[in-house]
Amino acid sequence: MDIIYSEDHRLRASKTELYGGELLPPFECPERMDYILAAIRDRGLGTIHSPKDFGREAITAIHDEGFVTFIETCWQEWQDAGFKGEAIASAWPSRSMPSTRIPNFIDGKIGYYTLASETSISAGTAEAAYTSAQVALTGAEQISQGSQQRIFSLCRPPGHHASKDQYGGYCFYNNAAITAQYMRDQGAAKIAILDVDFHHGNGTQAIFYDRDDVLFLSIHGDPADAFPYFLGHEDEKGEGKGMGYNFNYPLAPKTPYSTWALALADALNQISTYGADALIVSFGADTFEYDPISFFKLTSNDFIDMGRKIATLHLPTLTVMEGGYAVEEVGTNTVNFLLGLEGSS
Ligand code: OKP
Ligand code: ZN
Repeated sequence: MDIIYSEDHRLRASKTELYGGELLPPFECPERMDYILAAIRDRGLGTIHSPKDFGREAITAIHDEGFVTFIETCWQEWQDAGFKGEAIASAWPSRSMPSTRIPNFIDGKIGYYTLASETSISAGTAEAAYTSAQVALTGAEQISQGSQQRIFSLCRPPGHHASKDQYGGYCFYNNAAITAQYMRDQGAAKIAILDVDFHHGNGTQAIFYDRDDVLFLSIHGDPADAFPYFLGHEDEKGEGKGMGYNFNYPLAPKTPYSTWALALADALNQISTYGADALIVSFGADTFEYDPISFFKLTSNDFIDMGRKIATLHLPTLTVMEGGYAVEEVGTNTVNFLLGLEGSS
């Protein structure tokens, strides 16, 4: 399987994550990629290619122009304001002040464009997020041209929490959504996005909620107990034309693979019924039993079976990297999934 990857992810190197009231080193760290690269090499998964540049337009096909400009300029404006730490939001429109006006001052503007406050913006964040989207798009082009049936876009930072105009949950640009739109624009009629990261793909759901040309399915920790807390319930089915094209499978703490796989079986049935032309998998290895911020109980071997089961769809499949924070095992678990998907494990 070909892999798309860029060293530019290292530009995303913030020093702080707001966690439990402390500013700690981020779980979403550059070392994650080193473990994945080592596993790719050790197990001979395939050849690594650099991304092409599909331009800013491929990003604004999904994201709001003002939001992209904000991501590009936030760090400079934050420094110009004289703040000493990394850029982090502390106030945003909420139930009691549901404003749609965009503040001028960066401390207000950052809240407008943020859905959660754990994620800091610092030097290089915008560049890394831009390249991460291009890594995804380069994989999507291969799938669209029919030259490959399986591609792994090793994206960092991840994307699935980012909506059209909000970042958070370690995500800035929604790589999976950007590639789904790209594949549609290249002529595919129907795309399915299957999100198997531990966390609900709230951004992807929101982006396609009123559309029937992109089916979205997510298996994740129940939002009653897990981030992003405010989306990902089973009764969120889509709206307007999109009604019936959104599927959520929220699962309880300590869910083992035997139970998780029942949700997957239902999701795969829905994808078959839908008749997608291509599949995008938002893959996170944070369903792993020892993930430090998640609560499912999948073992390393379970990832092989997960890949094999998804392969039974026989669809051209782009895998886009999302989360996974048990850093020393993220490589093994990710490559196990990809080998299962490829049918060589
Ligand atoms: C990103 B991805 C823990 C809060 C969790 C953010 C998690 C983002 C996960 N107290 N904060 O989906 O892996
Ligand atoms: Zn996650």
